[in-house]
Amino acid sequence: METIFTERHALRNAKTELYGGQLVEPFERPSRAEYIINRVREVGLGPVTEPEDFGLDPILAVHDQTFIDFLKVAWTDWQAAGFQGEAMPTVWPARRMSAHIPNHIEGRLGYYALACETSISEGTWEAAYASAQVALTGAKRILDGANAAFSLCRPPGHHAAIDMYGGYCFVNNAAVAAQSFLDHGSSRVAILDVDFHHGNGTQDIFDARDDVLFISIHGDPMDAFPHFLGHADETGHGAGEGYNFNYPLPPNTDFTTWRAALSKALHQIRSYAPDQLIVSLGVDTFETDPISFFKLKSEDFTTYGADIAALNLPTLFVMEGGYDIAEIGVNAVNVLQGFEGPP
Ligand code: SP5
Ligand code: ZN
Repeated sequence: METIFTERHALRNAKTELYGGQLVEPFERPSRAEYIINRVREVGLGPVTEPEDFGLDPILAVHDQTFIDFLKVAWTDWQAAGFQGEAMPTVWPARRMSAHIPNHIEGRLGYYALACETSISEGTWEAAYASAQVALTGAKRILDGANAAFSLCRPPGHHAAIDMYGGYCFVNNAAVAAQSFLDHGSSRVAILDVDFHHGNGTQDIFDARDDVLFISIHGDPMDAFPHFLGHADETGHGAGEGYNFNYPLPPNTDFTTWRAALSKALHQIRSYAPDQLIVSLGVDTFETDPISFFKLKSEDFTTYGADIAALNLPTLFVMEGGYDIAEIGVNAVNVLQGFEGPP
């Protein structure tokens, strides 16, 4: 399987994350991608290639222009306001407040943020843009006939909504890839989100649409980030009713329980008969992930990679989360090797 990767991911190198009332080194850090690409090379998964540049249009096909314009200037506007630390919101348009988009950067941060743990730093936009191009290049490989590809995206994307960033995500790479499939002739695309966290951004983007089936297996939002989306009763709206499914699972969920949810999701995907499958691949379901509460073991990732392969669909893997950094390469590549089957 080909891996799409660029060193430009390292332009996203924030110094701070708000965690437990303290500013800590971000969990989502450059070494994550380095561990994964090193493992890809170590096991000889396949060629590693640079992304092509498809420009902004495929990003604007799923995100609001004003939101993308904000991401481009957020860091420089923040600095121009004279602040010393990294950019983070301190105020939000909470219940019953105004929908006007403020002028001042502090107001705009609150308007476009869905969480404030994710600081905006120098190079963040450039890395997020490159990450989306990695996803688009993987989609192109599939359109050109590959049965699978691995877009080693960083920063991740599945929390980024139509007009909101947060959860370490700025541009929704999986959604950009899905829309690109549709814009190149596909009728239906399925997105299976196996990251520990609910893919609220992807759900938001495709909520009212029937041309993208979104299914997410994740920590119950009653107990886990993003807390305000991802319940089982969210099944889509309007034309999208019946094309969104959530499998929230409780603390300490083991692989047996997790795999039963996956099995249901795979049945739903099979019935939908999509032209392509996109897997939002987060490995923060791992038993020693520092911010999550599932109990998958390294060999379980291989097992479920094979489960996904049994669908026999052209499949694009898009990297999302995973924060036990020493094991992230093994766990992510185990999914891909499980998908490919024994040599
Ligand atoms: C892409 C992705 O995986 N984003 C996750 C963003 C989560 N950020 C908030 C983390 C808050 C975790 N609180 C966990 C407490 C554990 N004791
Ligand atoms: Zn996650």
